[in-house]
Amino acid sequence: MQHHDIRRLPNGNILMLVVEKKTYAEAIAAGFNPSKFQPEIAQKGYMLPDSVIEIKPTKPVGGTVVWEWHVWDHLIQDYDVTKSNYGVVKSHPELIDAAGDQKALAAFWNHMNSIDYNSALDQIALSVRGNSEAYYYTHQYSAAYSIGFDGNTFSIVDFRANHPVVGVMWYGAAAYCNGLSQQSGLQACYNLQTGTCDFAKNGYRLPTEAEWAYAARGGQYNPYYNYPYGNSIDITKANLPDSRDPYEGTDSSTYPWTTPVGFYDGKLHLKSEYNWPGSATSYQTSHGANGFGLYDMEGNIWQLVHDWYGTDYYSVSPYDNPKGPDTGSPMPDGKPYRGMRGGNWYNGLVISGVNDGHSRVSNRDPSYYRGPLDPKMSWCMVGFRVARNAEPGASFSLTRKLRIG
Ligand SMILES: [Ca+2]
Repeated sequence: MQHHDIRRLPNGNILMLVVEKKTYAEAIAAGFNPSKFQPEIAQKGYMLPDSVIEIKPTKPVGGTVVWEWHVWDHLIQDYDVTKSNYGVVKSHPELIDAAGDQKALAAFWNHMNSIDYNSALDQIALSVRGNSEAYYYTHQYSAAYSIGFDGNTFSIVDFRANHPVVGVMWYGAAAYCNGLSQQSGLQACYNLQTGTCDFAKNGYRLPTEAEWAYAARGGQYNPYYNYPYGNSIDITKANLPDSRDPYEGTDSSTYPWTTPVGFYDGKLHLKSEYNWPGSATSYQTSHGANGFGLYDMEGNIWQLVHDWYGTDYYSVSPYDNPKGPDTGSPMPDGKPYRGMRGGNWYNGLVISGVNDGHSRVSNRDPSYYRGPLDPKMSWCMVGFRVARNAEPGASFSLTRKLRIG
C-alpha cells in the first residue's frame, strides 16, 4: 500500500514509500515488547511497518519492483534475548530500535512521511515521523552485486563465493591491488590520489591493455585467433549471452549471471556442488583455458585494465610494452575513461548471424559504455584481474612474466 511520498530517480525509476502488514504474532516473533504497544495493535491484530520500493515503469502502464528495503529487516531490540536481532541498541546506529522512540507504539509505527534522493552520494533520505528520526540509506542493487553490506558487516551473497567481484570502479580496483600488495609484503604500485602507477614496484596492479591482450592471445601469434581458444566462438567455453549456463535466468532473481572463476575447465559440474540458481542438475563445460592456461579471457565479466582508453593510441604508442596514454579520449560526456577488455555475460556473442564483437581478443572498449549511460545495470558486468611484474632473477617464462589471474 503506497503511503505519502514518491521520488523520481535520475534513471527514470520511482522510489515509493509503502507500508506492509505484519500480524501481532509476527511482531512478537520479531522481538517486539507487547507491553509497549498501543491497544490498537492487539485490537486490530497487526501493525504496519514501512518499506521503500523502487519501481521501473513499463510503458504505457504499470511497472516492476526492482529493489526493496524493509524496516522489518533492519530491527534491533534489547527485550527478547531469544530472538536473533537481540543486541545492544546503542552500539548499532545502522539498525532500527524496535522500541521506537520509547512512546507507545502505534499500529502505523514508523509513519515515514517523505523521501528524497541524493544522486551525488547515491543515498536515500527518509523522514520517519513515528520514530522521531531521519534515516539515510546508501542505495545499492544487492541483487546484481555479490558483496552484501547491512551497514555494519560485509558478506558474500548466497552462492557467489567463487564468482568474480563486480560493481567495482577503477579506483576501487587500484585500491584492492595496493591492499593485496600490503597484505603480501610487497610494494604498493598505485598512488590512489592520482591513479598513477609505479611500474618499477613489485606489488599487484591492473594489467596494461597490451599485457591483457598478450595474455588473452595465449601464445597464438601467427595467425592470431579471434577468440582466446580459436577462430570460432564456442558458448561451452565461456560465459556469454544466451550461452545457456546454469547461472543464466530471465529476471533479477538470478543475478549476477556470472559464472565462478575458472568454471569452464572441461568438467561436468553439478548443482549439488555449486548451488547455482538454474534448475539443471549438471552442466558440461568445455575446456576454455587458452595457451597460457588462463581462464575467462573471454566472457563472464568486463575486465578493467590499467590504461586510460585512447581511441587512436596504438597508432602513436611505443612499439614495446605500451602503458596507455596520459589521459583518455573524451567520451560523449566530455570525460576520459579507463579501458576494459574481454566481453562479458551480457555482451559478446553471435546473435542471429551478427557478431557483436565484444568478446573478440582484439576488441577494445572504454568503461564509459558500461557505466554512466547504464545506471541500473552500472558496473554489475565490470570487474578486474590483477597482474605483477616477474620477480627479479626469475627464469623467463610467459606465464610467470604476466602473472595474470
Ligand atoms: Ca551466460
